Amino acid sequence: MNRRRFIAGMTAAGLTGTASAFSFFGLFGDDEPTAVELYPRRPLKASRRAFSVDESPTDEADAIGYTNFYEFGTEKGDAQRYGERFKPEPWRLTIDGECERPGDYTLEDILKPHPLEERIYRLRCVETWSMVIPWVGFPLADLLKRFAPTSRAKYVAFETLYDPEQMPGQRRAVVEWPYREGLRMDEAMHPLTLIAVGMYGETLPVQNGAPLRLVVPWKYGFKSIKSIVRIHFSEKLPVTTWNQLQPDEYGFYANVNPAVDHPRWSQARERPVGGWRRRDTLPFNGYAEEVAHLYHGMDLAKYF
Ligand SMILES: Nc1nc2c(c(=O)[nH]1)N[C@H]1C(S)=C(S)[C@@H](COP(=O)(O)O)O[C@H]1N2
Ligand SMILES: [Mo]
Repeated sequence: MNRRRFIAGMTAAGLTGTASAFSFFGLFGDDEPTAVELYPRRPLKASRRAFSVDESPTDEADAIGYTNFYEFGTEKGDAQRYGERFKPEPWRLTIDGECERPGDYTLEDILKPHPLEERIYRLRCVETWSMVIPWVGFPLADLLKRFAPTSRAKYVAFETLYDPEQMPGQRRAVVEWPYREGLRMDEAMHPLTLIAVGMYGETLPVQNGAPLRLVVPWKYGFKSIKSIVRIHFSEKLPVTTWNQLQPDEYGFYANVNPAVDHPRWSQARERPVGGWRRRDTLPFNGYAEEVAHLYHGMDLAKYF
């Protein structure tokens, strides 16, 4: 809070130019990471490292500090500032729609059969910053198979908890709550698509989507929905939060693509959080070899 007052003071003193120049380099400014932990994290045992990239992970303090989680507010780090009432346990998930075993499950039921893996993935936000994060989780496909999706299940939709008591950012209708995301069935079943329950060898902090979230490394970060309470199999393309809000800026697919600019900025390059050098953004965020075939024959400028 003191820091925020300090920034406000600088604004009044006409020093904002300086502040935003620093902020551009990720050093300072309204986006400054606040790497607090609101909930005790526990160590997690994970073994395999399939699909991990050969890059050094972003500093943990940046990865748990520089976070977007609109349920707590629209500024980076608002989940750490306003998340003290959020309770990641006990937690329940509803699985419904086009599947043979719908139901209401405890988090323990959901997690029990799945051995945990560590996977070091790139993360590219649509806002042009990027990170490299060692997630701990398991393939979404292994979870979905347990509910026996029917042949009519063409898509999988996800929802975040809606509870303004726990998530005060939901008192304002900045987006239509709950936050929703979705994948085509083949994207959801792809071995890269992960349910994460941890990062950096411990359970997820509140701000990164405790107790469980989606991670789809070849898509812009907003697809990787946090704090999931519902998974719904559907025949029709699901409504998704950013696409519903601004359909010409955020597509349903949201595959990372340096050749298709956001209407208000270029997507050709990115700024690794905590680093000094900008770098080229890669098609499908570097995962083209694994996933480009899913979009064979599709016009990626139209289905962006
Ligand atoms: N429920 C929910 N999920 C969300 C968001 C959000 O605001 N609410 N932000 C998204 C965005 S824009 C990004 S870039 C990633 C960021 O994940 P991280 O904070 O763990 O790096 O989470 C995504 N998942
Ligand atoms: Mo994002």
